[in-house]
Amino acid sequence: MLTDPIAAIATPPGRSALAVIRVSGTGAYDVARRVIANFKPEPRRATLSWFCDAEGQRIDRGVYTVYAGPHSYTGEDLIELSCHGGVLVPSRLLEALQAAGARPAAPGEFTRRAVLNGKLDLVQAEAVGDLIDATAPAQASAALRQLDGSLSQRLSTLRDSLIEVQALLSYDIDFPEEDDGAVPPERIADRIAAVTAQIQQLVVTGPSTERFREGALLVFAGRPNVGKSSLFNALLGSRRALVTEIPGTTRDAIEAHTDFLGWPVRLADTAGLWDSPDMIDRLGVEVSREYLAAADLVLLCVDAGRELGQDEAAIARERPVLLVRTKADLTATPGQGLAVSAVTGQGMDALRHAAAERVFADRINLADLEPALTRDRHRVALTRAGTALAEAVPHLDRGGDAVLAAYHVRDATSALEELLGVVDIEEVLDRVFGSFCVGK
Ligand SMILES: Nc1nc2c(ncn2[C@@H]2O[C@H](COP(=O)(O)OP(=O)(O)OP(=O)(O)O)[C@@H](O)[C@H]2O)c(=O)[nH]1
Ligand SMILES: [Mg+2]
Repeated sequence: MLTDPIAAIATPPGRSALAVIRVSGTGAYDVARRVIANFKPEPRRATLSWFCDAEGQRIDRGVYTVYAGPHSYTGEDLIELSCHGGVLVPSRLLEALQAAGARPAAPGEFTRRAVLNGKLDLVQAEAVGDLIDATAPAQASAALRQLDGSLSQRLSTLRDSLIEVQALLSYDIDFPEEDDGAVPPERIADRIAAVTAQIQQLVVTGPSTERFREGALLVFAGRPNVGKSSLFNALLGSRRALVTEIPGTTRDAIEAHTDFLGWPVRLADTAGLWDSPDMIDRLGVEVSREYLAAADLVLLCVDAGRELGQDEAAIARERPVLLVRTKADLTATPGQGLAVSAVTGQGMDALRHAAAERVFADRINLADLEPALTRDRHRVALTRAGTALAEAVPHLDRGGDAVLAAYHVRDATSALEELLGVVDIEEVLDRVFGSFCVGK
């Protein structure tokens, strides 16, 4: 494992009041000593000092803070230098730190070291990335919960249960004929069933992980001139798409990111669906069809008070649809569906609510109480664990092959271990022998 000192600017480039540079690794203090005047490795104390280059030229006066390993983000000796921002000072200071012996850090290397040093597990490390990338409040709070360890704890409890099952199975393998000592197969089966149920509960949140990360794709579709672009603009609170009374105004699809009540969504305004003689219009309609096929939810726009046509009914049959009645300000009897008006603002919140509820139902139900999966990696690993456990079950019967059962349970355990980034055979061995009686 690499522990050489690394350095990087932790703040974005450009004009800013301050910038932060981090140095971490074995020998980080030596690096710091060559750059920071009167450097003292006193932990967790902010000290004002001059930062200088190898020739002793002053670069800036700033504050440094020392975090002595293992009590630091990376688990190594770490120094944070806070200097003035802008284009020149931070890069000159970084150069000086490199000249003093630090290597430029690779992307994510500080967090990678934190994982290797046991400060964070892999799931928590992913949460750090998610928190930085979050654009919608729901994404940020999910990332914070994950960083706090809610998902990790659930996963490691499951892993502990499986390690215990392995221990019980090993007992069966080693002492198959013992009358008093043999582990009743029901006991093992019950454990496995309990773990399987919990895995399934987590996997339920799997299908929406992509949606949750990227934002659910909500596509405005319908005939020309029904008010799709007006609605799109009203929901975004800005005039992103052109609106005219001429049918066929929108020709190309327009996408915008926003959130509905904190939930991340991507809105797509599309060209109206119609049989136009014009080639460009027809190309636009083709793009609309592609969006329809990719949509997590189609916001099917139909003028309030009008009967649904064959074309519109067909979309509602084929795709997940929320029927939206547009221009509801023009009629008292909008008909079936959610009545909205881009002019009066009627129904906007109801639309946000209904759409978010449709695409994030699994997560909204869990509220903030239960951990949920946030990446495909999580779903794939848990599905693998679930499958392995299902394969173990037939071998648990009396007279079944405990060796095969143990093999599958081991497979399930290692799926969870890969997920958490902890792989340690010693721990299984400890548990196996620790639960045996003395003298056996
Ligand atoms: N009264 C009323 N008029 C609306 C409303 N929404 C849109 N309109 C009018 O309907 C016409 C068409 O609106 P657009 O938003 O361009 O309709 P579109 O569905 O995007 O049309 P295409 O891009 O041509 O497919 C414009 O003249 C809008 O001013 C509404 O809620 N109430
Ligand atoms: Mg339009």
